[in-house]
Amino acid sequence: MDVSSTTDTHPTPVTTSTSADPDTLVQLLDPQGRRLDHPRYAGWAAHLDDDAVRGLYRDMVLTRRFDAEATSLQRQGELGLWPPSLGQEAAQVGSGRALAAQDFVFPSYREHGVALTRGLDVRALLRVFRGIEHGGWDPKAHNFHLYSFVIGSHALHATGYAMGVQRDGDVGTGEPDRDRAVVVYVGDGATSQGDVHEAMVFAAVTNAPVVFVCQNNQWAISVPTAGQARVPLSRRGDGVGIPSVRVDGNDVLATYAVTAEALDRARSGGGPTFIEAYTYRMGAHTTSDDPTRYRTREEEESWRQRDPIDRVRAYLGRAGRADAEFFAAVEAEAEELGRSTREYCRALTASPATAMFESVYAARHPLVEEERAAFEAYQASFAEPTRDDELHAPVSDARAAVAL
Ligand SMILES: Cc1ncc(C[n+]2csc(CCOP(=O)(O)OP(=O)(O)O)c2C)c(N)n1
Repeated sequence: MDVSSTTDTHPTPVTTSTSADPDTLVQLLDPQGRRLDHPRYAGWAAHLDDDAVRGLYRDMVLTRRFDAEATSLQRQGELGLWPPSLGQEAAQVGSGRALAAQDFVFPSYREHGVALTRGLDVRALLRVFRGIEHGGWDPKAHNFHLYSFVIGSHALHATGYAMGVQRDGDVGTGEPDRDRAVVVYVGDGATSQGDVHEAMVFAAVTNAPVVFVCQNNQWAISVPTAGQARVPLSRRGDGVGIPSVRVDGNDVLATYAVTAEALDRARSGGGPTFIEAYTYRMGAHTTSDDPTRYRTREEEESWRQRDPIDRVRAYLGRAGRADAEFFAAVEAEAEELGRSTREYCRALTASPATAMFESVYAARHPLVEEERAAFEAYQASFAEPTRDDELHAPVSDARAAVAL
């Protein structure tokens, strides 16, 4: 990476005129499943034919089925914790499918649908929630970083990574397989974190190729969006000069279109975008949460009417864009994913605790080796005495005395 070019990257200041109207939701598919026109974004989804929309539907159904299985696995004690993605499938699948293979994703901790679109075996997501690994997958294999549990921290990582992409010269070359963008997923609550604000300031002033996808699912655990902002979150970008757009996050076509446009701008050197995907977390925040303590049934019901999967099903069912055989096949595939997820989870065994020392640096490092040795010695201090140890232990050894 050529860091010497840092000072050459000051962009021409942007004005908010590059933003879509930040208060209006972009929509291309209404809750009844009717396709809508949009002067700016319809063109970005125009190539999505029936086959492509069937693919988006499949991704969303698989995501929901996987998520339901993981939720029940947690309830049955097989996972320590699970953050359900129920209701956010369109925001995730739409934005995820807009990415090119060479783009890089920094997810938060509930981007299960995005993981699926990246071709990751989603079952691997369970490894960290079962507490057997710190990560669970190789971020480089699918350009999908490990989950971040520290709210907003990864927005800084994403912007830094995007600045690296820029300095590597992989922006604005016009070569479709070379130019790349970075996407970071944050929640509505995360927008209140300093890390996210700092990341956005850096992204704006360096014109970094990063797209901020904020899934506004209305709640940051029990704190509503009104506790995070007095204006639509999409206006967060305006203050730092990042074009911003507010999209119906339960509309997979609209989410696809606005993300595709933002990625195209980022890859071609046009800099960052902030996307507010307006959606709803239909489940609990995590399996440790009880949303009945802070939200109403009426609110939940009103969002159930806007279910992201139902509207695509309505669209496909109308005019025979998909037949009963298609829906049955997707259902069967989802059931099989649920079954194999359970099987996979229950067969997981922990890696040695020392495995965490393997991925600190690319090459071995003396300090890390020292820490590994200390950790191994510490762990060995808990070893159960073997029968042989007990037989040869001195009589004064309290442990041996208890064992005998
Ligand atoms: C830096 C930091 N502060 C607090 C927490 C505890 N915490 C976990 S999730 C959460 C709320 C996040 O809400 P939001 O950003 O809207 O994301 P969502 O879970 O709704 O997708 C908080 C405060 C944390 N993980 N990290």
